[in-house]
Amino acid sequence: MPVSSPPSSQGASSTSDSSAAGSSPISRLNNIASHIAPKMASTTNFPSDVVPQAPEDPLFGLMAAFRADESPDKVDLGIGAYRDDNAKPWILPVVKKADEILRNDPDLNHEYAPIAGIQSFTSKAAELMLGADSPALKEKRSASIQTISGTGAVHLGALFLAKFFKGNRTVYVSNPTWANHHQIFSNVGIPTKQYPYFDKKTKGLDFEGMKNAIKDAPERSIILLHPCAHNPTGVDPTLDQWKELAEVIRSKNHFPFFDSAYQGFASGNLARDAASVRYFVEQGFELLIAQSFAKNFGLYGERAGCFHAVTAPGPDAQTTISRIASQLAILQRSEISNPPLYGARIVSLVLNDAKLFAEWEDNLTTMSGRIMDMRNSLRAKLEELGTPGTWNHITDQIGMFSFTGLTEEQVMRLRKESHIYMTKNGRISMAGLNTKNIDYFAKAVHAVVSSS
Ligand code: KET
Repeated sequence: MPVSSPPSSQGASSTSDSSAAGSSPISRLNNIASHIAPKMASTTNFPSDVVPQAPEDPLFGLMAAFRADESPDKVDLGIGAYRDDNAKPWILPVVKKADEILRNDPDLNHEYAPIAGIQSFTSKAAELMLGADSPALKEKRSASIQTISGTGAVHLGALFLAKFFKGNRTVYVSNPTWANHHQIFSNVGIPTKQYPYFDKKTKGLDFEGMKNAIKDAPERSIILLHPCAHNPTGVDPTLDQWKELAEVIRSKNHFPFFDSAYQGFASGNLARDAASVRYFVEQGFELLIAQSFAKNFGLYGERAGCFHAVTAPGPDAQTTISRIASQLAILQRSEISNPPLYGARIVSLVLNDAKLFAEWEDNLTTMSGRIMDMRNSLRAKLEELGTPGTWNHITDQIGMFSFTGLTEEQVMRLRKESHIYMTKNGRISMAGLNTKNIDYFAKAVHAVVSSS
């Protein structure tokens, strides 16, 4: 759609200088011009002091910079998307199969999905997250609604809390966290505060810091948690630490909100990667879960996700959850009306078929296994090269990302000198490494670390 831009945004206000009208040829011309094309003498409802130029999203900006780089050596370690050993996006074989089934289904059409999404998808998504034998499912005190991937699920949860949560309306997020958490919550009027998470010295979890900050947060605060494969650090609490966290959260009547974007990507085992959420549910917490299928199905652009609300056990649990579900449906209707079909159909086919499900688990092992190989290999290479510092954190960390400990200056040098792209905080997407570029990467890191 062609949109005409104003000839000069700066000049707009001077054309209305009527005191000089008619007194000089220039102002007479301006006057005539504003009659011929009054809109060009324009004003906007959105001047720069009201709508300032926003910076580009750092992650998607990084992706664009990588694409524009013409070096044959370039390495993309930016966005958290799986790549195969040839640095190519990987369509999961099981997804190809499901896609084939879908395309050959004569009954398929493009009608609207229900507001809450495809039921065969949401019910299995809940089982996947909570476990088929979850008390919340047995007691029918959970509600699941299909969303625009994980981002949409976090947003729907945030919106629901903004409207209905009467506790301390602040969400505590890990420092650092997925940068979008801050925007999503602040957009709906819920400010974020941070709890310590990453210990720069050990490049592991600052568990005491995390626990104490959660303990010190005002009663009934919202606590955002990554169930596994923490983004960006790759550092997760152990199950025992989760148990301690649950105790603290319970003692302060906090409200947990889990953002699950990497189930199956950490250990390769779906149940193990959901253990934290399942433990909290077993403990009877009322909580929210955002679930993404972008990474574990490689369906990034198809936006398949689900939002789950679980209420605490009790005689009124079922009526509570039905009230919550009814309000979620209203929010969904006004936000997106109903969710997209394709990705959810693929996931639904796989989750509802034992054979396809087993194949999916295999595909997950392929992805998490390759990432673990790259971790081992990177650590070994850096240690072999004698790169200053310790590198055990590369293999201690888990999931899609490693928080390397590289400084912003080192990151920028790697980009400039070696065409290696990673976020400024030193996060690398492990899946961007492969048998062909890992030597190059290790040597470049060695060079930069040794000379700074
Ligand atoms: N939660 C977390 C923790 C997360 O890392 C992502 C994506 C999402 C939710 C949203 O994923 P979705 O595609 O909406 O299902 N993270 C990667 C991509 C991005 O930033 O959008 C990333 O950090 O690279």
